[in-house]
Amino acid sequence: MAPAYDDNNIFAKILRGEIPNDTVAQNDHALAFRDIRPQAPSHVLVIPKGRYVSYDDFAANASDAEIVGFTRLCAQVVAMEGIGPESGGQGFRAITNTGEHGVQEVPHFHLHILGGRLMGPMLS
Ligand code: D5M
Repeated sequence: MAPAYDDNNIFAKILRGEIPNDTVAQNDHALAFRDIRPQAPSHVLVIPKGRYVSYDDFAANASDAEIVGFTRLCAQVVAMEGIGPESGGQGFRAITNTGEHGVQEVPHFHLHILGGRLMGPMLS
């Protein structure tokens, strides 16, 4: 069973407009903003606007509209950042850290989209 959602997590505060963020794009269901500790020239976080703790929570419980909205915003970010092969870029990495073993820091589901450099080995 997924842990209860914590309304005091930092991304919940961003969604409520309580702390600033560097927004890249948004739609009815998701928000994309720049990571405060970028690991690549392009490092954007995409989060659902709904209250989902992690990827498995989102994938199992979000509505079809939320999943489509989230996924389309990811595609928009990749195109806007010019990092995907479809937009003439050289590729990107999309990852989500989940739970303790995934070393998830913020308990609101987020997808990291990283590009603009050659990535290293994925696992560490
Ligand atoms: O990592 C969470 C990610 O969230 C980490 O890369 C830093 C980023 N972060 C934390 N606070 C902020 C704010 N306020 N704005 C933008 N980015 C932020 P994970 O281990 O995937 O949970």
